[in-house]
Amino acid sequence: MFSRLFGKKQEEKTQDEIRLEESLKKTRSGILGRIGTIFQENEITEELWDELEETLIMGDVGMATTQELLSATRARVQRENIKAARDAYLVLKQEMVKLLETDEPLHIEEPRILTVVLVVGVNGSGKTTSIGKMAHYYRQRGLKVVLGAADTFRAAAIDQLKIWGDRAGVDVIAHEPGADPGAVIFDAIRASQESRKADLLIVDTAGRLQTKFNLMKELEKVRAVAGKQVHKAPHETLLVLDASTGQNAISQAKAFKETAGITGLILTKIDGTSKGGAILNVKRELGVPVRFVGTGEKLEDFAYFDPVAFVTGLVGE
Ligand SMILES: Nc1nc2c(ncn2[C@@H]2O[C@H](COP(=O)(O)OP(=O)(O)OP(=O)(O)O)[C@@H](O)[C@H]2O)c(=O)[nH]1
Ligand SMILES: [Mg+2]
Repeated sequence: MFSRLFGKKQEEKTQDEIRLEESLKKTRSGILGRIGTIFQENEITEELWDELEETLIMGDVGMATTQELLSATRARVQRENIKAARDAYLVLKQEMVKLLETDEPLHIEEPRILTVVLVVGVNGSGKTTSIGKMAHYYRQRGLKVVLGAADTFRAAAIDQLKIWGDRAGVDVIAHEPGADPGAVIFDAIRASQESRKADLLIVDTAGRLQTKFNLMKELEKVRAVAGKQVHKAPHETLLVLDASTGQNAISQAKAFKETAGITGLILTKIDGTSKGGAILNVKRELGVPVRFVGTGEKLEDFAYFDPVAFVTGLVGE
């Protein structure tokens, strides 16, 4: 089934697939790009597996994930009696896809009166930028989008969100700096339902408060306010991670995951890193899927995460 998905002709690919593949140029031109060369050998030898192992580890894939990938690939090659290295390469890519794919649907484009998406993450990870891009993405797909400025801790944060709101052509509901974020989300939901008649509300939150404890308390409160006003809100809580920080991003994410009820990830800055291999660990370590990726600094540099396009971009066709 997968083999049909790999090797799509260029003209069959969606904009998102092309954007995702191309943004991984930096990673592919580094260590992981060598994987294709390893499998150009005719035969499958012990040296080939050793070389693959070394390349994955050097390519930031991480020890545990590397071992898991290797043993799953080798087991299938043996079971299916695969003899050609080219065919084993396809098995490897399929196993990479398995590490990233999910059965859980993204709860955004479902029929409901108002969808609420909370965006969380440490400061500088790319939350506000991603929210602007996501607003543009869904607006282009016909949804009426509103943004909520619940990062009231940093004075400039509200203005930054308003700038992105202007770029995307969507309304931003905000209070003064220092206001209660619970009150902001309350008003943002009411405005989305009443005057704006929006389909999708995306809420920016603080990346830092005086203490991590306060930050988590604040997120909990924002979630509770949303849940009281809209059935099952927030429908998605997306954690923004800067992909260029590799393994560090994962330890940060663990702290958020415990209290903030994360349902998915937005990986930013994959265009600027050679460490894209680390992304293969993310779902294994955090237990939540990647949903979107930031592929640059502009409004349209945003793509839906597709595991097949990602693996193609990571290691090549
Ligand atoms: N190259 C690249 N840069 C990005 C991407 N996403 C965000 N950035 C840059 O990362 C920097 C931080 O982005 P912000 O959106 O302000 O981050 P934030 O998480 O809202 O930060 P705080 O509001 O301080 O908590 C900006 O300079 C963005 O241009 C991306 O996908 N690719
Ligand atoms: Mg911000």
